[in-house]
Amino acid sequence: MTSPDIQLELRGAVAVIRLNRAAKRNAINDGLVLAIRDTFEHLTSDVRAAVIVGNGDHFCAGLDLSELQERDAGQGLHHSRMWHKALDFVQQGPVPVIAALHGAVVGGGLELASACHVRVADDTTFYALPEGSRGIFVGGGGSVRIPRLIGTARMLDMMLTGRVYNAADGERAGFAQYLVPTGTALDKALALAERIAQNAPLTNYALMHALPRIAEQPADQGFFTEALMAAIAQSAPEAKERVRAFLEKRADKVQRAD
Ligand code: 1HE
Repeated sequence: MTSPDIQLELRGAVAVIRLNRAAKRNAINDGLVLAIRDTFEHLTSDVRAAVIVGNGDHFCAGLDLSELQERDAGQGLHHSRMWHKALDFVQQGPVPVIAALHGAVVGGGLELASACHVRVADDTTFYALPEGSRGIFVGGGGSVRIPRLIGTARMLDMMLTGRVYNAADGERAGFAQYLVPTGTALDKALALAERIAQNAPLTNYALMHALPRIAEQPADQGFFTEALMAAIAQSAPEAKERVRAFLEKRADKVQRAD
């Protein structure tokens, strides 16, 4: 896959994926959404974690509105399903994905960020869902994923009133797990990705694929899924070696938090 709208760089076991439409504030047109899907679908097996970041002053301005005028209802349905497929590859792909956020994280940009597993925002970040005021609706999975981060009431308020969250309020609301100084989101995201890349791949897979499903299950089924996943993970030779390393005092202890 080659698209000028996306850049892929491999830094050891970490893939760095850059949205590259800075002149359009990384607004996502059809070409870019397909390039995102292709990139995540075809990550090579040596990649253990990915970071996604926007070039220029903003992470992403959402859907490229210049393409919207051309679509009828049927095309709109398929367009939304195309986004769903692409962002599924982000969320349900082979590796954990960390979003490094700055500037605008709005509309479809917020939908993309919410498909990632960890979000790191710098102080310049702001979050909005301007769909409400543009006479449209979310179409990239936002109605499913965003309430799981911040709750339905907050999303409803954002879309009804045009409320914009700044970086600090956004972190408190649940958009981002990390808030860092201006210009440092990528460095922090890379450090987290390198840490994540050292986990046993099966554990990362279980976290990405089992945890969200368990959250959707009734408790009794969730406990059963958990037990199955625990059994599979702990039976891997890598898990046995990691536990042995701790017992033989070759592995790090958990350190007290600062
Ligand atoms: C765009 C887009 C875009 C910028 N589609 N062209 N998203 C929105 O409603 C957000 C619309 N964008 C903005 O509110 C602002 O552009 C920003 C706050 C993101 C950035 O402001 P700023 O001052 O840095 O940039 P700018 O001057 O507004 O934009 C630079 C250029 O990018 C300009 O084009 P130019 O030809 O005049 O240079 C803008 O028109 C263009 N641009 N954002 C098209 N989004 C799966 S469904 C998802 C539904 C949605 O995402 S709806 C929300 C869409």
